[in-house]
Amino acid sequence: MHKPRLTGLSAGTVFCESDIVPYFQPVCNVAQNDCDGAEVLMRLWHPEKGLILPAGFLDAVNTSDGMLSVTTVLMQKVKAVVIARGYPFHNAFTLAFNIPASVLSRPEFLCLCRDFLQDLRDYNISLMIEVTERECLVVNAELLGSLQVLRAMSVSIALDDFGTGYSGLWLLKHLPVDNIKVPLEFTSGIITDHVSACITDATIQLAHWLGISVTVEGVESEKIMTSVKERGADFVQGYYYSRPLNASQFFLFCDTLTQRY
Ligand code: G
Ligand code: MN
Repeated sequence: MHKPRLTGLSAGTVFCESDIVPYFQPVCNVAQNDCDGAEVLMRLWHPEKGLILPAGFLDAVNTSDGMLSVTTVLMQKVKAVVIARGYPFHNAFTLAFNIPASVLSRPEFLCLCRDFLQDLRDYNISLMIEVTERECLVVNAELLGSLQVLRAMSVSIALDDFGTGYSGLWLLKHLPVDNIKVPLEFTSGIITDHVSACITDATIQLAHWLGISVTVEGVESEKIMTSVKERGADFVQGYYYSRPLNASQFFLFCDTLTQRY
């Protein structure tokens, strides 16, 4: 059987559209003590190796065309599983996608987001873009124009893994940012390491001064969860709350939550 190949990848890469699998990691809204969003994570199905994490395949996809191609497939697959589920989210629910800078200003990406929201208009979903830290971002008229268009569509903008890679303070000065994500790199040491704790506190404080919400990622224990909440995080994400789930596990997670109300 012919399997559609992905375009724009490095020579010799043989990924197919059907190999891309969306995973969902639930995000806890601290004030509501409830889940009202999830980060969509890309996994690749390999016949011998099983599920591969992005670190194992992103290098092969590492062009603007390659990233646009896998992002397109991922968003279409998410759309398909949400529609196949057959009913909307109970409350307004945010789905966040990781998007590198080189894809953000592509007109095709804006169309993709518009179609995503249009096709899921009856499912109570809003869209968040996590600008990833791996690529140096050039703040130019093109990028700012794209972000303006996205915001006009009510898409929110997050800075992923803030304080690592290229995700630095300067982005706060130049981009319209709604949310900052504190990475595992700082979260993991929050109890034991003074520097990690200070960086997390300062990030939360700065974000709140600017009217920006904070998601602390990589929360792996109850102790860290408690500490992060006390430090003022608005959202919490990590293995302690939930591991990344496949679509059916994720919808079951959502259904179990709504049964409480
Ligand atoms: O860079 P980004 O924040 O998008 O990375 C998300 C990755 O981190 C995912 O691949 C996910 O599986 C992993 N992850 C999510 N929660 C945790 C956690 O609590 N601990 C660790 N070690 N990894 C996590
Ligand atoms: Mn992310």
